[in-house]
Amino acid sequence: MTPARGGDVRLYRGWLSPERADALLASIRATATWVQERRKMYDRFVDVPREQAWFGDDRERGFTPELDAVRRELEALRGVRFSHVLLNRYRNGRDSVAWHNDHEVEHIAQPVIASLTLGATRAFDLRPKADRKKIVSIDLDHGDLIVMAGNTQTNWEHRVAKNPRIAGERINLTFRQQPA
Ligand SMILES: O=C(O)CCC(=O)C(=O)O
Repeated sequence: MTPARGGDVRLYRGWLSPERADALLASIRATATWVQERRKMYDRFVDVPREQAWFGDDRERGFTPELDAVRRELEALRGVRFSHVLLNRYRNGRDSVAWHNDHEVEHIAQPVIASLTLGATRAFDLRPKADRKKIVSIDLDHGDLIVMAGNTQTNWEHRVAKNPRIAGERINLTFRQQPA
């Protein structure tokens, strides 16, 4: 039996105008507390190559008014409720996130994940688990939105690869649904 490759990924270029994207970036820089996690790799702990911050209804930090306004617009766009947002800060092209899917984290069968890019342009890569060589790469710019839904997290993985040529900072926001 061939494993299903189905997914539902939609790109909304320039979903935020440059002015709104600039204002949101400035408000995040003023409010976020960044944490660099350490993960166990074999027999030692290493820093994950990016910084992270969370805001959410049931989190230590609630949504700021600016993030809440974006959340409401995304909810209207996709007809789902988002309870929290994970921010990933890639300080430059040496920061990255490795191939993964967001299934295990959310414990939702078909999560809707709305992913908004601010700052430097980076390549967002997707590949089907059934054929890991078939990589689809999309350059995400300041204000671009990508929404992953349906079976995307079951059948596909995504990453942001290192790119030493990139000097600028990128902040990515993934709006997520309430875990079960
Ligand atoms: O930075 C991105 O575009 C992807 C972030 C990501 O993979 C995640 O939050 O799970």
